[in-house]
Amino acid sequence: MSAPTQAYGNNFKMNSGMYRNFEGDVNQNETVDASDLIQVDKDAFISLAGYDLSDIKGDEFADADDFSVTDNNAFMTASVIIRDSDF
Ligand SMILES: [Ca+2]
Ligand SMILES: [Ca+2]
Repeated sequence: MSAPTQAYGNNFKMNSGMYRNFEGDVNQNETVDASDLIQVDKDAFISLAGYDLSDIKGDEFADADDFSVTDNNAFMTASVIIRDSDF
């Protein structure tokens, strides 16, 4: 259980070592970018429930929380280094 990305002010100290699967890569193209944001935004807008890639936090809802994680990672144009086989 970890929530390494809290807010913008928190200078991303967690990127050494195992940082699981860049959270927010919803469309699995190994980059977190605007296209992922669009997807999460769309799912959050309709409060998509259940298991879904847009549910970054794993609480079974796509919501603003997930969007903020995605947004955070997209901001850094993060590239996936470590992949979880089973997201
Ligand atoms: Ca992506
Ligand atoms: Ca969620």
